[in-house]
Order: sequence, then structure tokens, then C-alpha cells
Amino acid sequence: MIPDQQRLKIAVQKSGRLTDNSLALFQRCGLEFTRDRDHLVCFGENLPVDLLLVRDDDIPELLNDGMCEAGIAGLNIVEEYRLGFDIWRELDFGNCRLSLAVPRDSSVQSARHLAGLRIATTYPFLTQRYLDGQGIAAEVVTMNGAVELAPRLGKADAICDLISTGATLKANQLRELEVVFQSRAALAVTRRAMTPEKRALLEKLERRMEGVLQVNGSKYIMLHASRGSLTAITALLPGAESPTVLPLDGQADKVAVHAVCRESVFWETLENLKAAGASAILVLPIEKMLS
Ligand code: PRT
Ligand code: ZN
Repeated sequence: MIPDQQRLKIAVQKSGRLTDNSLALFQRCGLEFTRDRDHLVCFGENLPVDLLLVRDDDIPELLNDGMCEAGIAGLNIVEEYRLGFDIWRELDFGNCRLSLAVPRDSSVQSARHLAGLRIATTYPFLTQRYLDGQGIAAEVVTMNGAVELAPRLGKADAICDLISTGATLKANQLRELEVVFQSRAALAVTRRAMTPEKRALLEKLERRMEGVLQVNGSKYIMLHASRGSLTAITALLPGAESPTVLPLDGQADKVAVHAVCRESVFWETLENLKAAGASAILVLPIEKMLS
């Protein structure tokens, strides 16, 4: 068995909004793992990789100290505590926005009006950076949680907090003013040196991840078309690179067109293709892709 310190360590949120998607991503990259009894580690069975299950707030420091080689966390966390690591790639889940908000009945109508007022947040760096960029001199009050209660408790005049559906703002009678930062999950990689074996393994996982992310939402389209309608049909294929065009046996004027479409294929797309002269249209899911 490969000793512990030679196994690649990747930090993943233990229990929260990013957990299921993060673990599913590694599964789709072909990693088979078992969870230990305390649910602190997912032990890679077929590759020397361990997924460490931690609080998302701990991920920046684990990467900075080199305790983990990589980790998945929201950009909101990664950018707030940027130290000793790089973002390898943004992922396709965990979408939310960090926004300024005020009590619904506040006279404040835009961020400019926050000058001289207090803003409560768990993201002081991102909030201050935005205010500085806009030239707004407001006081940033750092809180550890329950930010949405700050105005009611008299601790602040406004908040800067994460929003996804907006339901929490509504429930707390708050009104969104301005988006400070758009966030989604990202894979961050330590800047500390790692062994060539670990580097190679990480790059292998990154290549697989790239393939998984490309496949998500992509479709394979096959159809028949007359040579004359080829240009019109190719133009209708959403997000397709140059398609493969194949002759059809015994039909001089007709060809088969195969293409990978990287954008959504709607019923409307198929109807438009048919109207442009396509027939025998098939849309297939893509299982894996490696470019
Ligand atoms: O225990 P641990 O510290 O790991 O978990 P956590 O409670 O700090 O994090 P968690 O699981 O809530 O969020 C993890 C990451 O998910 C965040 O860092 C973001 O990158 C991302 N994310 C996506 C969100 C949201 N959407 C989100 N809506 N993180 C938090 N929220 C909260 C927000 O703070 C507010 O309280 O949800 C509430 C608002 O949601 P809506 O839908 O009512 O607008
Ligand atoms: Zn957290």
C-alpha cells in the first residue's frame, strides 16, 4: 500500500451545499472511494487519492500550509482568503452572488448612498475591495454568521451576504442593492512544491475533470441532409465545432452530419434543423470526452 504522505490529498466540504456535487465530480472522474468510519476521509480505492472532508472555511489554510494539494470551495471563500494557492478552474455548481442589501423600507437606493453607513458581512475583504473600487467610504463590520439579522439588531445599516434564490432576503425583509461578486465552486491548487508523482496524478485528475465539465450539457447530434442545405444546417447547430460530414451509400446528394454541440439542444433547435432540410435527426448524450 502507498504510504499516507504519498497519497494526493484533496479537501472537499464535509457537509454542505458543495458536498454532493464535489463527490459526484470525483466519481465521474473515475475515482472509487470508501468513507472512513468517522466520515473524515474518502479513501480512494483505485487511485492514491484521499478526499479530506472539512469545513469549507478551512480549505484556504489547508492549501496554504500544504496539508492538501488541492481543494474545492466557493470562489467567495477562495477569493476572500487568497493565500498560497491558485485557482485551477471554476466548476459548474455552487452558483451564488455576494450582494449588498438593505432593509426593505430603507431610504438607501444604491450603493453610493452607503457612504458613512455600516455594512455587516462575513466577507470583509471582498466587500471592502468592492467599496474601494467604487470609491464608497462605508464602515465594514465583520460578523461570523446570521448577517441577515444585523440591521434588525441595530448592528449595521446594510449587509453584504451570499444570495442564491433570494428567499432568505425576502424572509428578513431585505432588499438587494447591488452584486459585489459572482461566485461558483472552484478547484484551487496549493503553490507549495509537490512530488512529481503527485503532480502527475493531479494533472491526470484535472484532465478528466475538464472532460467531465465539457460533457456536462453537451450532446452528440446525428442527422441526414442534402449537400445544398449543409451550410444552413451547420449554422443552426448550437455551439458545434466543424461537424463530420459522411457520404450516404447510394445517395449522391445526401450526407450524414455528426457534431458535438456544447450548448443546450432544444426541441426548437430540432424543428429549425428539420425546416432547413435535415431528416433522421438523433440527439445522443455523451458519456465521456477527452480532447
Ligand atoms: O460547515 P461549512 O462551514 O462547511 O458550511 P457553510 O455553512 O459555511 O457553507 P454552505 O454549505 O452554506 O455553503 C457552501 C458554499 O456554497 C458557499 O461558500 C458558497 O460558495 C456556495 N453557496 C451557494 C451558498 C449559497 N449558494 C447560499 N445561498 N452559500 C451560502 N448560501 C446561504 C447564504 O449565506 C444565505 O444565508 O444561503 C442563504 C441565502 O440563500 P437564498 O437561496 O435564500 O438566497
Ligand atoms: Zn463555512
